[in-house]
Amino acid sequence: MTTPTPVFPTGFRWGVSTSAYQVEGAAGTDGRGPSVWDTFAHQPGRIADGSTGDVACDHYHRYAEDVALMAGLGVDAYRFSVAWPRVQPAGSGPAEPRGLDFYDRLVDALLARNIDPVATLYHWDLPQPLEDAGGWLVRDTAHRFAEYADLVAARLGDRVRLWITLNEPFVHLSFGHGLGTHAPGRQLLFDAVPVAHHQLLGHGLAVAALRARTSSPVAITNNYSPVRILGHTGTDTDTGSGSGSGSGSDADRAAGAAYDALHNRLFTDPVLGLGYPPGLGPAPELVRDGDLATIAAPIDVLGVNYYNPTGVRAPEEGSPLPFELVELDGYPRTAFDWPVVPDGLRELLVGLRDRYGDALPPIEITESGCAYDDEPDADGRVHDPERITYLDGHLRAVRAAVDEGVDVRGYFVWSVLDNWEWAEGFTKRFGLVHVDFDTLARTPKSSYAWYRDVIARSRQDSA
Ligand code: PNW
Repeated sequence: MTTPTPVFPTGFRWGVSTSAYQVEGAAGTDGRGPSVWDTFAHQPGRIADGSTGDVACDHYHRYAEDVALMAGLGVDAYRFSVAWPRVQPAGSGPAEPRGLDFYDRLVDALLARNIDPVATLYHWDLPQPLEDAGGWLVRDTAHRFAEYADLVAARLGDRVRLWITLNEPFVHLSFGHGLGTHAPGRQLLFDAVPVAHHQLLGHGLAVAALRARTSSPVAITNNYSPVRILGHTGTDTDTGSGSGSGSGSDADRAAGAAYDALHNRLFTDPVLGLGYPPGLGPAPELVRDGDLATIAAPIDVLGVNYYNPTGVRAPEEGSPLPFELVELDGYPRTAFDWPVVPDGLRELLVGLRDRYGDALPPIEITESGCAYDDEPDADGRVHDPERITYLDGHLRAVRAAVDEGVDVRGYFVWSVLDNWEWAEGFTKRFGLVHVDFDTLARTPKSSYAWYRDVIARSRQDSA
């Protein structure tokens, strides 16, 4: 870095993120029931290293130490998720008070350190009994979700500063129900469409439930990936935002638009009142009168997760999908083999503003981060210069978007801790803090000190 990372306007919210199943552990503690991720992780062959989230970072028992690490960073906010199976072990019925007690303690520990609690209600851990009853394929799950939202808000509504209904419903739809690489492991391809409608309906019903219990702002978090249309000649015809205007063939551009609608619009257009993208709506019998209005309940913030753009071209003949995903060449790569494209974040933010205009609420970047193979050196220190470069580039991209007039209010690093990375188990480390998964010892990496300094300097210089 030749110049220091830019400062942000006064009040910009600096944060870090986690999710329940990835950090909490304590899978059988205090009455917690099983979720689809417990079931999935315990099936042989599902997880790269055969691990589970049974213990993970043991955040459930070590949250005080973790909150102290966050206080050391100087963050304004901690985005965590509430585990539905802790609150309703069977997915319905009265609250398990011991489950809510944990989040009560966590929220109070955060507030005592002046850290805003930002709570995601659903980060993919559906109670297994609801999955057994059809999961998100059935409409009832949306109503159960709103009932759960009410129970959580009744307990925490006075102290949580920002509510997020769903995390990345697109990834839950595509990986969990379309391809089967995430829990619950269903491989339905486009027959998974009801999962989209019922998640959206659950979101809308939960917004209403939250409004009845709290005056804090309410959001949904989606992940977005700007589409790069690649022709079969192999040339990258960068498209700018959205559906693309590259020089691929008409078929390539149609494939790009189809992928863009699925990944970037399916869970945003209906929430912002535009209805389903053409051709992607669920079968008419699935959508009842009033559903679209419920889904379009006003939100206060759009949560944006960004990791990388996606290369797309026309599919081979006979493909079950209307697009083919292609690797993007010419970029550095993370340990996940994801390309590092900071400007994709600027492109995405400006693209959202251009696409939705006045319908777009203020944005918070609820996840941004990268996996590298970080291990302690002989002195026990963990150096992760690639992560510093990654975060610096992405913060510059956010600053550039702000300068172009996009209303971005905050930035949350994924993640504060190395944690259990879904199908990759413990093999992908995303943390600012290293976790030894044998001893559970926490060691701040060099990126931790860097992020702390970025926050302190931004606060000082913008004040
Ligand atoms: C997000 N993709 O998941 C999740 O919200 C986190 O729980 C997760 O740990 C983090 O990103 C890192 O993976 C994603 O393939 C999973 O496009 C996959 C994709 C994007 C996000």
